[in-house]
Amino acid sequence: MNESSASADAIRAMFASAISDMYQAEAPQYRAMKALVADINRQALGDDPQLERRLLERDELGRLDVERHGAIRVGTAEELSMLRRLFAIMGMAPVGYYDLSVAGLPVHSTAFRPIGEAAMRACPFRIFASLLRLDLIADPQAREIAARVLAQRDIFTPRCRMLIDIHEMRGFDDDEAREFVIEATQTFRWNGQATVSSDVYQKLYATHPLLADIVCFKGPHINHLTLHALDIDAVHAAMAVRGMNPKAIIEGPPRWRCPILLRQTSFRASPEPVDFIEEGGRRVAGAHAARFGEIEQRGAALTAKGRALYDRILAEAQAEAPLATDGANAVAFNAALTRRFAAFPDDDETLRREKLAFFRYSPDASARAGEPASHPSLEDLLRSGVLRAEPILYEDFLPVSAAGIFRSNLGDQRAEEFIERADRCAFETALGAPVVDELALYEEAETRSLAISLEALGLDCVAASQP
Ligand code: OOG
Ligand code: NI
Repeated sequence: MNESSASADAIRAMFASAISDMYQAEAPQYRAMKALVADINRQALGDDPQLERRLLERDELGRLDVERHGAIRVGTAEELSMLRRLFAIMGMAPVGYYDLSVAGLPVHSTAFRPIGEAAMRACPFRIFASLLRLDLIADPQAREIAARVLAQRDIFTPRCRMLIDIHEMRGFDDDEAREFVIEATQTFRWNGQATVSSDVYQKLYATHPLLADIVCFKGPHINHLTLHALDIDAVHAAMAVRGMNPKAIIEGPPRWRCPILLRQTSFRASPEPVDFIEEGGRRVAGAHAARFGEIEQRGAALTAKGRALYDRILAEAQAEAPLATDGANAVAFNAALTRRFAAFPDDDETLRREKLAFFRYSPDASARAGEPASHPSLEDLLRSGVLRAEPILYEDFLPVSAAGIFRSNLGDQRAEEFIERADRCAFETALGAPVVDELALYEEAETRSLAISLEALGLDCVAASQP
C-alpha cells in the first residue's frame, strides 16, 4: 500500500468542498445565498481595512468562503454510530450533547467537529447531527411504522462501509482517501424519491414534521450548509430585500461590541417536488420542504458562569415578549432581548475578570520593559503588556438557537410543548462513545495557553491576583 499523504484535516477539507459543490448544484437558492454572502463579506472587508488585517493574521481570509457547518438527521442508533466512525476519519469527533426535547422536537444531537486550533484553521467544517427519538413519539402506530421503515434502509453505500473498515484496520492510500470522500458524500445527497406512500408520509408528518423528514427518504440529506458572514445583520437585511424569505430573527445574542457565542439565521426551506411510491408501485407527485441555507457569526466562548447568565437573559426576554412561531413580533422580541442584555458586560476586560468568557493568552517578549516584579500576578503581566489575552472563539452550538432554526424550517406552526426529557446516556449508547465536553476543551485551551506563555516569559507561575 502507498502511504497516504491525506491527513484527517485534508480529508475533511476535501469532504467539505465536495458537500458544498453537491449542495450548490442541488439547491439553487443556497447557491444564490452563497453569492450574496461573498458580496457582502467583500464589502465589509473593503469598508474596514483593520478587519482585513485581523483576518489575515488569523489565516481566516483564505477560508472565508468555506462552509462552517452542515446539518443532518438520522433515524437509528446504527446509523448514528456508523456516522461517528465515518467522521472520525475526517478528524471530526462528537462534541457536546444538545437536548431538543425542550422545544418539543423529538431529537437529540451532537456536533461532529475538529478539535484544536490547528485543525479548526485547516478546515472549520462541522456537522450538526441529530438522532430521532421514537420514545418521544406518543402515537404507537406512527412509532411502529417509523421503526419498520427505518429498519429497511441502509444509508451508506457498500463501498463506504468497506472503506471505513479498511481505514480502521490500516489507514488509506491517496486513491482510497479520494474514493472515500466521494462515497461519504453520497450518504448526504438529496433523493426526491420517497421510500413510502403518500399516506404513510402524511401520517408521519401529522405526527411530527421532523418524523416525516427523517423516515421517508433513502438517507439523511444535508438539510442546510452554513456560511460565515462578517456582518450577519447586513446579510439578513439583504436577504429580505431580495425576497429570499429569511427567518424573522437572528438567533442568539444581539449585535454586541464584544461578540459572544453564536449568532445565526437562515432563509426558509420551501417545498420541493418529491415522488411517493403507492401500494402496487405507482408513483405519485408530492412536495416536501427540507432544505435551506444558513449564515453564522461567532464570538467568545463563555464559561459555565457566563453561559448561565446568557441563558437567564434569554429566558427573561422570552418571558417578556414570547416570540411567535411565525416571528410576527420579532421587533418586540429583539427590543426585549437587547434591553435585557444590558446586564451582560460588553468589554473583554470585564468578561475576563469576571470569568464569564474563556481567553487565550500569548506572550509579548518585546513588551518586556522595566523591572519585572519578582512575583508578578496575572493582572501585573497583562497591565505591563508582556502578556496578552484574547477571547477564545465559540466553536459549538446553542440548543435554543438550534430549536429556532429547526422550527422555522419545518413549517411547524404548533405551539411548543416544553417537556424537558434529556437522555444523554441513551444518546451516547446509540453513538457508541461518550460525547466530548465542550467546556472542558475551552478550559484546557485557556490553561495551556497560559502555561506556554509563562514558560516563554521565563516564569514558572504567577502570584494570585489581587482583586
Ligand atoms: C439542525 C438545526 C441546528 C444550528 O445551526 O443550530 C443547526 C437541523 O435543522 O437539522 O444546524
Ligand atoms: Ni445550522
